[in-house]
Amino acid sequence: MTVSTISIDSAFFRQAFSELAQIGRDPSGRGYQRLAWSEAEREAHRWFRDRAGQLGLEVFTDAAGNSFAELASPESGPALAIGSHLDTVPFGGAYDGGYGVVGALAAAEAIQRSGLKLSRPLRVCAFTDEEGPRFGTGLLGSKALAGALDMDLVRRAQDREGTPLKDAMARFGLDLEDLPSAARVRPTFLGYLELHIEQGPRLEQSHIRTAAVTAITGIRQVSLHFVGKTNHAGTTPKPDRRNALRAAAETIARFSPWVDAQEELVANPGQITVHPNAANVVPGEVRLDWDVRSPDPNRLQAAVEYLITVAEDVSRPFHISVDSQIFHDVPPCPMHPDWIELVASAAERLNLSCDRLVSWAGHDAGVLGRVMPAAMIFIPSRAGVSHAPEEYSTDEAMLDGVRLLAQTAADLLTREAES
Ligand code: HGY
Ligand code: MN
Ligand code: MN
Repeated sequence: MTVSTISIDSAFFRQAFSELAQIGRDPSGRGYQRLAWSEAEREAHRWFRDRAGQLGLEVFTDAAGNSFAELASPESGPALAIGSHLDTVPFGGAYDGGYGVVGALAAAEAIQRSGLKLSRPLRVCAFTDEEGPRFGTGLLGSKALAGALDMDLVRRAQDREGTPLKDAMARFGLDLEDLPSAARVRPTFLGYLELHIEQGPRLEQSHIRTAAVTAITGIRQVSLHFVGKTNHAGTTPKPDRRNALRAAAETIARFSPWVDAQEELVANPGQITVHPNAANVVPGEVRLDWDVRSPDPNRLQAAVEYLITVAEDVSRPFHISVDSQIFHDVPPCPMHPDWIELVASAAERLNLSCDRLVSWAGHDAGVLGRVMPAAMIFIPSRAGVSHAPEEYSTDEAMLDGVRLLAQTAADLLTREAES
């Protein structure tokens, strides 16, 4: 389809993005605290539904706390879903997730204004709890939609203070037991397109304006629980010390250099709790959480197995026990080859340079792409920084992405309705 019919209202996009950017700022000015199941994140969902309602889109929510806005079509075929997530990591940036949601709203606005005859509805999705830092329930919103939740795991989820996810959801009128009712795949959706910042340096370094994502990495988050013996830091004879923090430190010291030497693998020791966490006490208990990633399922499996072996090997001489729990497990997900070509073709017609990249960040598209066709569009991140207050993309880059999303969506929405 020719590209002239779709024009993005850049003022609408900038205004909406600046409004969302006001929600959930950390009081220190250091980034965002729009964590899932916080007042700020729920406010962001209310903002989204209000903004979409002002466009005349039909807005609704589901049992998982996701928000949706639908541009109806005369045909009732499976909807095209576009969107991203509204929650952030602690002290996160304004662009991860939020950009994709606002971009999807601006794309829907442009398509609505174009007067194109749509062969199917367009559903803008704002997912909750993509990041998962509080309850370890990353991608919960899109997993609920995909019918891919492990309800036993979700029922056991609690934060570091021991608050169950069930209680956090109940504060916002949601019942955890209703989560399975949020599943909507076939025949509700044709597929899913997600616009997102790259969160890495490759596009900026190569001076390429956009990318079509070829595959999304698998992620396995592993909690290692070291149990030694709490004791006095001065009087305990060295041979009797059962220092759980030392075993955790030795694990990092041995596993991380091994990861550095591997291809297509990253592993991050990102979260630790030490009990009782006092300098003059030999810590008897440590929980060390790892985030291990690879687009290759076999590498991912082998790396997690080796991590557990290393933890056991370094703990044994100290008579420290260690057990492991995988609390987040998302397999790698290839994007749909035809939809990758659709993005690339739209980019060509828009005279936008477009690379093809593996995503080392996890995304809602990595969940939905297992149950329906999916594709992702990246724009450059300044210095590749993300999950930090310094996260930034230029207005020009953001509008490139919105234009490419809108064009790709319009191509899909005007294709003859298939069965
Ligand atoms: O962790 C990730 O890769 C994503 O940003 N949630
Ligand atoms: Mn993120
Ligand atoms: Mn994200």
